[in-house]
Amino acid sequence: MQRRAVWLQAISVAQCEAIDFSSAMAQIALITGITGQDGSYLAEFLLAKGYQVHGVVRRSSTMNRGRIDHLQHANPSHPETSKFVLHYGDMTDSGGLNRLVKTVRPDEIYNLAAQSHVQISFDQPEYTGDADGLGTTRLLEAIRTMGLPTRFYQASTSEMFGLTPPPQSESTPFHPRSPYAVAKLYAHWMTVNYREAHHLFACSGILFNHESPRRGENFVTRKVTRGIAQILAGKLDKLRMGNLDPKRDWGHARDYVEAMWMMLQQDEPDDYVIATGVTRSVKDFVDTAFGLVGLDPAKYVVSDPAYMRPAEVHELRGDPSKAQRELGWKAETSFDTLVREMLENDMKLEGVDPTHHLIGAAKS
Ligand code: NAP
Ligand code: F7E
Repeated sequence: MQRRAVWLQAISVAQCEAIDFSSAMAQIALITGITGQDGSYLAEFLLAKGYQVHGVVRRSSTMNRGRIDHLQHANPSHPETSKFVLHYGDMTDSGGLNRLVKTVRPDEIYNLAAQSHVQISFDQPEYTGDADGLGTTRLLEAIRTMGLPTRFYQASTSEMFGLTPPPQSESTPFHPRSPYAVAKLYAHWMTVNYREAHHLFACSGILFNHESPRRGENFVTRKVTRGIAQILAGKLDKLRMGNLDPKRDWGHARDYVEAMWMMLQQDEPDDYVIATGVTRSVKDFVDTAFGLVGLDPAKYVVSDPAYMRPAEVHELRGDPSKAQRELGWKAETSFDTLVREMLENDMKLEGVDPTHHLIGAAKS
């Protein structure tokens, strides 16, 4: 992969204030959640389009930039000439977010930052509401009060549909089932409200589950592909799972970040469901992944109540026809390709040769 000019460390708001980023000729995008799965794919996508990309990172005691490290190329003396700049910030800190929006003056903001784990949101309901819900309002207020023409993308979710049966489209009623989904629903309606009340160009992408080799390790798909790789490596003998019955509409994150960008290029802001239109159970995912390496899941998968949720979302299947019609978007990556890509990546990480285990893998 091509290495790009970038500031190695995040820069402080004070440093940032001294720089006139708006003199850059390129379109400027600000991404919250840039260290996450989607943030990393979106950053790659926008850099390839020639954008100057600014990302918000949180301070932590250990560096947490594994998904974007490959984009980095130190240019500590002249961040204003870089195409990729990281800033410290947090969705719970409105002062910092305000100053960032004021100094970066982005053409587009992609609000991807969130405590995004549904089960964990039951343990941290207040924090999830603060970061995922109020955090969105903080950004919308920053754009509104500064009077900027910034276009805003909100990372909404199929979890907002919750109990409402499929297929789910833009007109389906919401019934959230977790603190995460409730917080995201608040953020969704705030996005709609700022569009209607303050005429912001604000779009909400209602994205169904999307996965990749960069998926967090405690989401079910990655847990399964990583678990299989560890079984093959002799590091794990049982894979402890929760409810295998729920059904999800799984696509590839790389396809889905393109839809985010497409929404912000339209003449009018609107909300769109982004999905494949096909649903499969967690058990289907498990069977497919184990099947691809010739293992019998019955020998390895055990049920563990620790992974059962207080309230479950039973079935999600999106109707992406509006996105197809108006954006010209459709999911490109097949389910089989997605599972293979994830398995192959996890095998390499665990030191297992995919060509020996992955059925149909090309011999190197
Ligand atoms: P992810 O991998 O969990 O990434 C979340 C990102 O948000 C990380 O960069 C994280 O930073 C950052 N973050 C969390 N709390 C923050 C805070 N208080 N302040 C600043 N940054 C914070 O999530 P993802 O899968 O890429 O999803 C991206 C967005 O789409 C999320 O809003 C998610 O809720 C939403 N969404 C995801 C899916 C899906 O299937 N993936 C579907 C629908 C909607 P750290 O790295 O420091 O933790
Ligand atoms: O669970 C079941 C679990 O955690 C999927 C987030 O990106 O997508 C994601 O939320 C299903 C659930 O994703 C385990 O009960 C069984 O029914 O991979 P997940 P999620 O909850 O669908 C939406 C669209 C988002 O917006 C979220 O941010 O799998 N399941 N056994 C398990 N889930 C996990 N995590 N671990 C298990 O052991």
